[in-house]
Amino acid sequence: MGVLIMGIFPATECAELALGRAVLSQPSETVVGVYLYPGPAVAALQFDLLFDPEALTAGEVLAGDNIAAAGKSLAHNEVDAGRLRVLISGFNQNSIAAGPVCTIAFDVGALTEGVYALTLDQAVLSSPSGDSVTVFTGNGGIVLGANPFHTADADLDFAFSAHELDRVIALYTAKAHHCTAGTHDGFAPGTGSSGCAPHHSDYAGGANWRVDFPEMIRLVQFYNLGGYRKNAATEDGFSADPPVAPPLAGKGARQP
Ligand SMILES: [Ca+2]
Repeated sequence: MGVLIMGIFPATECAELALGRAVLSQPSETVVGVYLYPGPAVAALQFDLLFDPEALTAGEVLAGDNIAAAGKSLAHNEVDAGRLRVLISGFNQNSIAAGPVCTIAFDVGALTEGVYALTLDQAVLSSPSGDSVTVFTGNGGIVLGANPFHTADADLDFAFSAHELDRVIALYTAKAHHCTAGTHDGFAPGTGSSGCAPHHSDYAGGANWRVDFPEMIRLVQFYNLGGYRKNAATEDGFSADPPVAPPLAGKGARQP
């Protein structure tokens, strides 16, 4: 298994920037975070957040505590309909600590239940010395109505990427995980708060706040088989399946 995992996930030294998800029972205001993960030192960053302007209206953009702590400031502008540009920089070489770098408010006016994709585009990160930092970006979205997605399916496409699987393997390796507001999926390795709904990969015999080997292997199976779907007849509430189309939504909706 170790060889398999190492083969899938080569070690890379790049920064990671990921979007969170919001689940709403009806159209309303919500907030989605953009999270920087531990990695190479980052002193400035810029990205575009793409969304469906016919369904969503971007509102207030608030910098995370780590931005002010590093002496940076945040500027933003919707440069085109559905393209919100965010720039975080400062006249210093301080590194930005991992965590939410900003939250973006959305007014969800969509009348159709479904999935409204949020996509990071043209992310550019800079080191304290001004060099470009290679970055992996993870997408997210807003789910309106019933939520058919697994916790580990960060980009809401009914399939697990190697990166999404790698994150659950990290929880397995840590032998414990907890709830946090500092990550895109609301979980982090190690012990801590259990004040949130359990991770879908923590189900066997009820949640015990650790991902055990069979639970991790189940996600590996879903990964290998190319997709999953909700299935109330199984212990974890999901079964392997080819990717399926989400309920019809706006033009930002995911396609199978
Ligand atoms: Ca996915």
